[in-house]
Amino acid sequence: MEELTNSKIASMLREVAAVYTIKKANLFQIRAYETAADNIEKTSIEIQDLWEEGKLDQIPGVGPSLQEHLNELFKTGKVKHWEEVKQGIPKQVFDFLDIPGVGPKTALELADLGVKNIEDLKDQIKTGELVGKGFSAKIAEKIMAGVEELSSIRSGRILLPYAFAQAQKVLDYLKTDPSIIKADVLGSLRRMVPTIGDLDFSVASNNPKKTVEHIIKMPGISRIVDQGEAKVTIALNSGLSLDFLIVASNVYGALLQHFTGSKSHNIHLRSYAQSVGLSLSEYGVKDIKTNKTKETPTEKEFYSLLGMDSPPPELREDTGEIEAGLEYKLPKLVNLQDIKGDLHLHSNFPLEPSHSPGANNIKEIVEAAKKKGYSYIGISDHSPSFTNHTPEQIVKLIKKRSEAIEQINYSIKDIRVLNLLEIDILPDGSLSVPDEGLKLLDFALAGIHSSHRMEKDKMTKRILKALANPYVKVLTHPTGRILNERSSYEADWVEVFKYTAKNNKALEINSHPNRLDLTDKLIKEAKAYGVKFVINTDSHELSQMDNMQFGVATARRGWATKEDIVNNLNLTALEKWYNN
Ligand code: DGT
Ligand code: CA
Ligand code: CA
Repeated sequence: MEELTNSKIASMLREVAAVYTIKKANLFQIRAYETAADNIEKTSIEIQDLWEEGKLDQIPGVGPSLQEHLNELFKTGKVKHWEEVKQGIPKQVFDFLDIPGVGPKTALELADLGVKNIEDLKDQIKTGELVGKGFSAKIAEKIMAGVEELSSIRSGRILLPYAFAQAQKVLDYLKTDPSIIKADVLGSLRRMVPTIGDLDFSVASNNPKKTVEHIIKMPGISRIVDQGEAKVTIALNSGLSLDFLIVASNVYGALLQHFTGSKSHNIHLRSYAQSVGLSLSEYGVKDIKTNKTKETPTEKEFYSLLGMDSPPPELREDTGEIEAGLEYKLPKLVNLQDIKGDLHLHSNFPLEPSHSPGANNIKEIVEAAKKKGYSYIGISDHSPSFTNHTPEQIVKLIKKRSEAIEQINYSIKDIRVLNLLEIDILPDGSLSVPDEGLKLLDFALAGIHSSHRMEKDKMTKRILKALANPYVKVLTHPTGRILNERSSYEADWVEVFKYTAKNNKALEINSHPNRLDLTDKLIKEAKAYGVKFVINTDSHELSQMDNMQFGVATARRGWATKEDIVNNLNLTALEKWYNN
């Protein structure tokens, strides 16, 4: 028999609650199952142990009839009543319920629309099949984000944007207690690493005991892993673990420095400090000769005691930032405010694309872009499906969209809509759109969307051949990696960098949560060859346009300044770039 852990039992109870919701049972009954699930998940005693001791009545919120069901479960491995309740509900509904943001009604609707499992769900969203059956495009995009979140939760390292959103909630909660003077996120999240193991928080407090009490009352906690006087570790229901370190304000800077890491940055910094007679800790900077520790309220003061500039957190990976800081020669990294437009946005224009249409019309996208203060945007829908259309049909569809974009540009001011497309690079390096179609555009972006596994040599040639087309200016998501799912494909990146720089093309830094591609490490390498970058969101729905900050963070981790970023240019300069 499968092990009946508390969380397994809780999930069984939630399934029954979901079915009751679908079948519109009375609210009281639904609530009873949900409460029982919550309580069982939280309790530190194994329910099975309680049952063996005959003490099932000790679980709070579990009444006599549920106790009877649990008794049956431990005896026989199943509960007849639950099975009867679940009869007639397709079994994939229960898989869909694991996706964050998917409730019972949506799960059932998906099954009714013929979605077989989560893989199939992903495919049907990507191909547009699901939306074609009348499902909301907007909800489809939300579900896609939920599927990505689920895969990151299951893999143990959570994608940066989800960790970021969670951390904001925690910071908001911390602010509600008067004992807390300030709080920050540290560790990998502050360094904006693409995937996050656990969340680390620093708290400046005027009453650590009260602060600890406040923290352990936070909603959504599944258990307290470790509790000290000025230190707490908790686990959330989602499985994510949070570390809190609490100090007084006068030493806050040292704590920030110490727990931002990275480990390799700290090791290097400590050995440098030793060489100049200093010793570093989370309490401050100690002069080894006098044995006196200087307190540092801010991080800047901490680094300045070492005679150096404070490296931006994104650079603290020991890749030269300590040397540069000591010479006061740290780069002035690109900021979100430097970005003047997003050049990779998918609309719902009926272009009969090869995959993933967007959820919004071009006007809606324009309005969202105006709110962000952008001077221009690029509508880069996927090109019309190569297999379902003749070249003439493809050109005709592009013409239709070009006219629509021209109309929109007539009717708006302060912002310009660029007529772009994201073209498929076919396995032999040719493009999914003939030149007669490409010349209707302002320029084209090209990316690999099939045959990801290829010999390195062949892949390099494939990419270079696509970039050689004069209408192609940008290579989208250059390495093809999908975080937690698929690693980068192999290519001779130095060749790609040299070609890109020499021919005035750009590599995309794609901000999508599971891409962040080009990767930070390759950005730094490419920059050394003089490569330019475009930071795009690849949005398929308006809310995804907010992901720009994560692309910018990736660029910063790659040491990029605004001069390296093409979409830092104003419209006139941008036009000059792509017409050249
Ligand atoms: P993660 O959580 O795997 O995404 O990566 P980090 O970098 O957040 O690592 P974490 O949470 O283990 O530690 C946070 C930072 O604290 C780490 O970057 C370096 C710093 N640190 C300073 N002293 C120690 C120590 O004694 N142990 C650990 N684990 N970290 C330390
Ligand atoms: Ca961490
Ligand atoms: Ca940690």
